[in-house]
Formats: sequence, C-alpha cells, structure tokens
Amino acid sequence: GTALPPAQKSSWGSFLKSLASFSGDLSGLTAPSFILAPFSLTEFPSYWGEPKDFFAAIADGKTAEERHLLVTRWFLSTLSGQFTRREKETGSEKKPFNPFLGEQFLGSWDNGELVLHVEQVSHHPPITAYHLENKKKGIVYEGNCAQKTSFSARQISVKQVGHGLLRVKLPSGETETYLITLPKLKIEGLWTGRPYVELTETSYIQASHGLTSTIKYSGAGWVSGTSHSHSTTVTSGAGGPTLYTLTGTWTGETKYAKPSRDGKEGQVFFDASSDAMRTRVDVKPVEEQNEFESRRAWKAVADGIRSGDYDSASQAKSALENAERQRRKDEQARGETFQLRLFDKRPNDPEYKQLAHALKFKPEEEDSWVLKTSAA
Ligand code: 0T9
Repeated sequence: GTALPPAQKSSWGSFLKSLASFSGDLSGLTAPSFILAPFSLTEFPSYWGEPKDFFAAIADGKTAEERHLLVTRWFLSTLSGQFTRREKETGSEKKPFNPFLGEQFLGSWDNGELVLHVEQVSHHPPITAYHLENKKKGIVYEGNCAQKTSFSARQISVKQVGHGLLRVKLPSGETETYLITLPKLKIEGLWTGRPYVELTETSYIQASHGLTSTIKYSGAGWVSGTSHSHSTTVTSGAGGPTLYTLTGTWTGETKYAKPSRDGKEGQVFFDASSDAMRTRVDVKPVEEQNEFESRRAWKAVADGIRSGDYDSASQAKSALENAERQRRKDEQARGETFQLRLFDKRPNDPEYKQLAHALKFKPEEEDSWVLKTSAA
C-alpha cells in the first residue's frame, strides 16, 4: 500500500488507537472521513443477487447432486463482490453507514425477475435480514447477518453471525433446502491506511438431501500463498466420503481437482474474474422511494461524503440519528415497541436447527427472519 497523505496520517493514527479499546460492535465507531463509504450496510445483501444467472441456474440441476454443485458455484461467485468490491473501486475497504432500525433496501434485476427485500431488523446489536427471490425459477434465498468484531495487534477479526436458507421448489412440488453459513473475515492493511478483507477458517453449505460443501479459506502467507484462496469439498454428509474437490481463488478461477465424481479433473468450475458475471441491482430513483428506504433516508449524508463536504455529512448523520433516538423514546412513552414492516422473526427456527445439526460445527444463533407474505 502507498503512504497516506500527511493530512490523513494523524487522524488515521488516532483512529487505530481508538480501535484498540473497542470490542464487540464496531458500528458506532467514528472513523476518519476518507474511510467512509457513501452507502449503508443494508445494501450489502444485493451482492447475493449479482451473479443472477448462476442463481437462476440452480433450478436447472436435474439431480440433487447437480443442484448442490450449482448452489456451491453461486455461493462462491458472490464472494468477490461481497469482499473485494469496495477495495477494487476505491483502493480500500470503506466504512458503511450503520443502518437505522426498520431501514429498507429494495431492489431487483431483469425487470423484476429477481427481487430483493432487505430490512434492518435490529439496531442493538445491528442485524440485517434479506429475502432474494426468483419466482419463475422457484428459488428463495433468505437470511440474516450481524457481525461480532474483535481487534488484535495487527488486524480486525470479524465473525459473521447469521445464516441463510436457500429453498428450491422442485417440479415434484417438494422443496429442497440448503443452509448457508458465513465465513469469518480479517481486515488487514490497517497500518498502511488501506484496509482490505481476507476470509479465514471455514464455512458450510448443508443440504436437506444430505450433501455438504465445506469451504476452507486461506490467503497470502498461508499454505497456498495466494490471497483469496479456497479449497472446497463436497461430501456425502459432514465427514462422509468426498465426491468433489474444488480449488482456486474466489476472485479468479476455481477448478475441479481430485476427486471429481464426474471425471472433470482440471476443468474450470467457474471463473469469478469477469465483472460481466455480476450485475448491479436496480433501485428506484430516490424520489420514488418510501421514507424508510436506505438511499432516500441517507441521501444528505451520502451526498456530503461524495462531494467531500464532511461537515454537512456529519450534520445530516446526527440529525438522522437524533430523530431515531426520539422515535424510540416516543414509542416507549406510548408503551409501544417498534414493529418490523417487512419481516417476521422466527425465534429458534426449527428448520435452521435441523440442518445445523447435520454439521459437526454447530453455529450458535438460531433465529431466522421470514419475509411477511404481505411484502412478498
Ligand atoms: C455482510 C460483508 C459484511 C456485511 C461487512 C466488517 C464490515 C461490515 C460488515 C460482513 C456482507 O454480506 C459481507 C462484507 C464486508 C464487511 C465490512 C468490512 C468492514 O471493514 C466493515 C467494518 C464494520 C468497518 O467498516 C470497519 C472500518 C474499516 C473500513 C477500517 C478499519
């Protein structure tokens, strides 16, 4: 990374110092202005929909095994957008807005063939719920995510708390479900003022038909020595015999390695390097959005950041946050609690628990959020 301009060096230095005393929730952190992104965390679930053709193709798999490989391909193909987009576009990871309770992000692809609903379902701790649906193909991906952050000497470690459930409606009328767990991430490059994300440890895809994908992440300085690497195995059940091994990088090529049940060793499984495989979400112009939609609610803050007018950005941000605090106070005074508009909480989700149980490593959280039928 290149050196920071002198004007930013001291603010970055004191920012790093303030990080050391933080743990748990980075969302409330005040970051130097040059590291601020002009958009909210509620926009991030759109990365799941960007490889829209891979998402749609899941329904074309003729067997459970084919569909499992297609779900795995789609999952891996979202990672490059999720974790390298900001760095690619601006030279470093950026700090997004901390969404307000009930904030929405609504979008679509291909004139409504693929539709995304996002709602901030909790503010403390921040939890985002999303629902991505291709009705024609009978595919729904619904999930939630939160982050637990810890700071060590050289890096920030972020544990993604949450999970997704992908459902495919088969021609037989049956529904196949895939539990998707989320990787841990490290934010590196802090000392040079150019933070970027690397993924670590393991995430899983557990299907109701019994197949399991185990995705092991590694980066530069690890065994493979290449950043953004992964090695993925498809086994029949967690710990069962390996049917496929897929290796490569999630920003470039992934190939079938040995074993490969269908004899495709050496062939390309998918290639993430082309931007053409990921399509940006369509969002209504701000003037046509409802008052809870992210880009409308945050417009003044985003405009300030984009134009470099950080004073007006920070004023607009305070105004928004004060109004939110006042709303909560008013609700409390009336003896009300905030009602979600798009999602219903499903505490202790039995479907999630059943699939999570099939994994040796059992994720902790068990709540899901389900899109209200009135919103779908
Ligand atoms: C869900 C994703 C998540 C959100 C972001 C950690 C992070 C907020 C959460 C996990 C998406 O599906 C995938 C991608 C990137 C994650 C972000 C990377 C990041 O740095 C931020 C945190 C909160 C910060 O902004 C810290 C400030 C940092 C830019 C410099 C120290």
